[in-house]
Amino acid sequence: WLVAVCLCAQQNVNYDESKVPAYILPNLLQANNGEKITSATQWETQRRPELLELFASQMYGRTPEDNIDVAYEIVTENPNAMDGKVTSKQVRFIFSNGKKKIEALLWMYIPNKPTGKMPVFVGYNFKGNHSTTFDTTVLYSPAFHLVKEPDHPDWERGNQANRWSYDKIIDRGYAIATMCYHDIYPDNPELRDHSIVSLFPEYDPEVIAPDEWQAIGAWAWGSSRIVDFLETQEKIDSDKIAIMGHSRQGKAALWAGAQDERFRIVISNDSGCGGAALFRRKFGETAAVINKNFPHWFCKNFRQYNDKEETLPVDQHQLIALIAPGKVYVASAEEDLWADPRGEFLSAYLAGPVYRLYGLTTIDSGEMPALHKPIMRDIGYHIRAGKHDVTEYDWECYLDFADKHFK
Ligand code: GTR
Repeated sequence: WLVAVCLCAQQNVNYDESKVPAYILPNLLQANNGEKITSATQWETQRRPELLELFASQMYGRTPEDNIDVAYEIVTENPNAMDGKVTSKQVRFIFSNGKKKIEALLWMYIPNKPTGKMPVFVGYNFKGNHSTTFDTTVLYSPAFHLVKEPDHPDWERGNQANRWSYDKIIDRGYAIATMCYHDIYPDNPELRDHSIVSLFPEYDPEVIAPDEWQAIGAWAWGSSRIVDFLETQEKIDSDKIAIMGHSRQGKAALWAGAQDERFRIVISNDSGCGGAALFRRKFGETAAVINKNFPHWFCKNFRQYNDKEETLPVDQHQLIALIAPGKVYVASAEEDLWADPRGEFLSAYLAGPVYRLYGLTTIDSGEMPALHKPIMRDIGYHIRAGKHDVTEYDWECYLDFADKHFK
């Protein structure tokens, strides 16, 4: 708590609703040339590409158009995991450009029943695949040694198992696939050379172009490669892929969902600044703070909006709108003021007009719902009691939302 207070004083962070500045959001349904957007077709052909371009060039950086090689190797497969309830699978992803290789490991549970195809949740973990379960067959994620010294407690199995309600997910008939996000881009500005970014032709270890992608862009790209693999899996229904991202991974999940329509449900758990929260509210974490603390997350162009959020050509309700007609769910935690729960809610609410162009259902009031009263329409939202985290309650809501749309 003391640390948080010091950090705020030092970085001038606002937690007072009465100090949120008056702001005007950039228009969702008006094209750059002033034309009004009145249909889904017009949104898709005119406005959507304009906004995607702005998010790429000004915030997350451009995802390269060239491809690198990705090979998959099944490393382990156990049809009798969890007392025979599921098949566990470990898959090595080998990314290469012919000269250099980077490896990542995917961990999956696929329920053995029912026998047909099933929906799946995709999501990165923060502390290695081994942190999500006590299953001793889980191999350590390849990049983990780059970010954690050998005697660190994060090498303990199951150290974040509380964030992965595997039993519940499996019992409700969903497969789940997770990978450590460090395998794609180790979360440290010094480790760019170990990230998949370094495999692309335009990579220069000395120079980062102003609109070049960085870690969030890379994580989003990596989740699409997980989808490529899932599409090859006979037990997976590739029309029923949901992505769930917490915090920095919530930011990446929204950006992934904006670019890749194969994510039919996109879930942002406490994603905050640079995720679901509206920048213009300047509540909790701000552009200046996030760019300072995490210089390797956003593209360099984004730094010009430090303390000048009102000059951003976009705001985060537009990011959520880019996911339409994919279903989207935003979740907040009451004590997670750093992530600005109200700003997260408002983005979900204000993305509504685009969803309505598709005839989809939206959040119909700008008043935040009470704690533990989830809104489950084509856009969903909840706020729960407690801190910045992923809880069993969050998973229950995500499963209910997925049941509603997938079953
Ligand atoms: C914080 C960061 C947030 C959020 C969080 C997390 O330090 O300021 O934007 O991403 O980390 O990922 O848990």
